Amino acid sequence: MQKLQKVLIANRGEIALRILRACKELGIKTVAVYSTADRELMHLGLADETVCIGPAPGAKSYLSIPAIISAAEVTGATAIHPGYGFLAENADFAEQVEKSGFAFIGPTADVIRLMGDKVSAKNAMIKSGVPVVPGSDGPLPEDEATALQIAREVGYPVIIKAAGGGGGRGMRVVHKEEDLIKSAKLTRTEAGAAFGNPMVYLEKFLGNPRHVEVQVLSDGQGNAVHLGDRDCSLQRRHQKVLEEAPAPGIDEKARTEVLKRCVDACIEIGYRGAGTFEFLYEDGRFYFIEMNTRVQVEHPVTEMVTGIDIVKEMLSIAAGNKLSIKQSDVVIRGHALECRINAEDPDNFMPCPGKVKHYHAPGGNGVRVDSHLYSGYAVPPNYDSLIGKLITYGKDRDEAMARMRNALDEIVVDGIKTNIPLHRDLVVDKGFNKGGVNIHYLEKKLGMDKH
Ligand code: MV4
Repeated sequence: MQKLQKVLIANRGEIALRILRACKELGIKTVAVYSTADRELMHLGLADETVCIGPAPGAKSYLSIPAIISAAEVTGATAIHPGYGFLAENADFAEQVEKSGFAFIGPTADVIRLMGDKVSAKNAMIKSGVPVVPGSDGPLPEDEATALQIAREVGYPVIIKAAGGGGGRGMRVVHKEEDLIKSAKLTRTEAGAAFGNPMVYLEKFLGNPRHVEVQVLSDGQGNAVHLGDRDCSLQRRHQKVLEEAPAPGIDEKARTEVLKRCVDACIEIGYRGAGTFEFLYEDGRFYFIEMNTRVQVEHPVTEMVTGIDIVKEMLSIAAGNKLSIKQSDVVIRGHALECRINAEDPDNFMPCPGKVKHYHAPGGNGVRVDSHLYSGYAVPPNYDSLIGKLITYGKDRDEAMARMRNALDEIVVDGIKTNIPLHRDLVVDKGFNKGGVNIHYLEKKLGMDKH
C-alpha cells in the first residue's frame, strides 16, 4: 500500500474538516490553508500545519492558484485535495499542481477538461454507451436551416445549453419553432460573455424529470466500481436542499444497466478518482446530462449505504494504489438522507452570516453530522452559506426519515438564521414522504406556501 505523505487541503468549512479527518485516519500529514476571514475555522486547530493564503475574497485566496501552490511548496506537501467548489474542477489548476510535482487528488487535467465541455462530455458518453438526452449530438450549427432541421427532428420543446455552462447556468427552453433562432443567438452571446465559449448544443426538453446521479470510484489503472445512485431532485434554483441514497422507486432493470454503463465509461475515459454521472430520470429511463469530476457535497449518503469512505478512497487512488474494492464488495444496504443546513433566511433564502451563539448537535443511532460549526463560531459573509450537513441512516427509508425528524427536533443553531425550519417542513411533507418527487416539487411547494 502506497500512502500520500502530506496533503494540502485547498478548501474551507465542512469539506476541509471532512478531508482532514480522512487524512488523520490514514496517518497522512495535513496542511490547512485559510483566508484572513477564516482564522476561526475548526479544522485549523486539528491540522499539522496552517498557511494563510490571502484576504477574504475567494479570488484572492481559495481561488488563487499561485497562493495555493506556494503554500504547498513552503510546507513540503506532496498532494493537494481540492474538495468541491473553488478550484475543484479547474483543469488549469490540476495541470499546474501536477507540473509543480504534487499529486492532484482527482482526475487528470485532460479528463477534467473533457467533462468541463458539456458537448465533449456528452460525446464521450455516447461513445461509451451511456444513455444521453436526445439532441444535436454535438454543437448546434450556426446555419439556421440546419439548426431548425435538428430541432424539428428532436421535437419541441427543446432546450439550448451552453457547452461551457453546467449546473443550470446558460440554458434556455424553446417551445416553438419561431423562437429557435433568436434563442440560440441569445444563448450564444450570453455563453460567450459568461464562459468565454459561445458554443451551444440542443436537447429535447424533459418536462418533469427527477435528478438521479451515480457515484463512481476509478483508479485510472483500468479498474472502476459504482457505489449506486442518489436522488437530488429536491432543489431550489439549482441549489440542492435534501438528498438521499438510494434513489427511491427506480426501475431495477434501467438502474442495473445505467450503473454498468457508468463503470464502462470510467474505464473508457481513463477516469481517476471519485466522480458523479448526473442523469435526468423520466418515465423509467435515464438520460445523462453532465459529469462532475470532484467529491460532491452529498457524498455522505452514499457512504452510509455502502460503508465505503469515499474521501479515503480518493486519497488511496491518488497515492497510486489500485482500487481496494471490487464491484461484488459494494452492497447497498438501507437508506440515507442528507439535509443541507445553510446560514440563510428561511423566508427569502438570503444568506445570513453572523455569530453562532449556541450550537447543539443531534445524535443517536444512525445520525451523522458533517459540520465545522461550534458555539461562538462566526459564519463569514464571503463564502457559500452551507454550514453543515445532517445525515441519517436507517434500515429503510421510513427509519431514516424518522431519525431525521428526531435529529431536526434536537438540533439547535442559535444566533443566526438557518434553513432548519424548511427541513422540518420537508420531512413531514406528504409527497416527499411518499418518495420519487421531481425537480419542480420543492419550488412548487414553496410557491404554494406564499399564497
Ligand atoms: C435539462 C432539463 C430538462 N431537459 N435538460 C439544470 C441543471 C443542469 N445540470 C441541467 N438542468 C436541466 N437540464 C433537459 N434536456 C431540466 C434541467 C433542470 C434541472 C435539472 C436537474 C436538477 C434540477 C433542475 C432544475 C431545473 C431544470
